[in-house]
Amino acid sequence: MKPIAVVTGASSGIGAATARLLAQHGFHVIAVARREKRLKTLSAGNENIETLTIDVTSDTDVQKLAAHLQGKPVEILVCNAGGAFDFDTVINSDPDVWMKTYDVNVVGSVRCIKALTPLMITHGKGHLVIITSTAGQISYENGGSYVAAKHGEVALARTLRLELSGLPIRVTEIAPGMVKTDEFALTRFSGDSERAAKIYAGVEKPLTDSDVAEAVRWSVMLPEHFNIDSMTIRPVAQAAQHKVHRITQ
Ligand code: 8X3
Repeated sequence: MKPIAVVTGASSGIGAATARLLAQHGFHVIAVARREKRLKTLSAGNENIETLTIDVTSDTDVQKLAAHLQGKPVEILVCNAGGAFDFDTVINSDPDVWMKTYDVNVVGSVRCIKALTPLMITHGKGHLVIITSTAGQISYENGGSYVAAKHGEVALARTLRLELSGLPIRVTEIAPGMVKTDEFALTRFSGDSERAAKIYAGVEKPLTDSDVAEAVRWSVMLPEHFNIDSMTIRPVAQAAQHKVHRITQ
């Protein structure tokens, strides 16, 4: 049986691109997300992608995922499910949004890691890949809930690497900067497409979901003794979080 790669948040963007790419490179991919219809579109005609409708914020759902994978060669878990749900100053922000952001980005990853790492240990090897963000390295105004959650995910990766020392489990954190996907900015700005478009205005080539997928693929296909702890990837136009080169008309 092919080695199994589980990708969360696989219904769109980075997750979908990663699922497709790993499936092309010899993995049997379990694409996990809440939106069943989108998952079905992803797996249509691709025998290397299996889908499971799972919400990473639900203990019951994640237990279902673990039960489905019992006894199978689970090698890769890409914790990608997440997102930003506001763009507010801390003082104006809604604590419920902070809870939601933390739950899906951080605790969702914890749930999946807790459920699947024992299967990797039984299998004899594994690789936990956590998709963080450059927001996990630096704070920016109006980013509080997302910045805090992404810092949390970075801490999660660092803690796991220490705690799993001595086991054949790799832990990698990939921190993308500006990636233009269909949904990230749109979700952050509650569906306001004009506001979302402004994020990428004049940026010649923001990263794409496929670029991030390639970083995941490269990390997981390295020789097994070779661990990428942390990888920051940005478009050339983004020298730093606050320094984006934009072409003005
Ligand atoms: C997304 C990058 O700059 O919007 O993870 O925080 S940023």
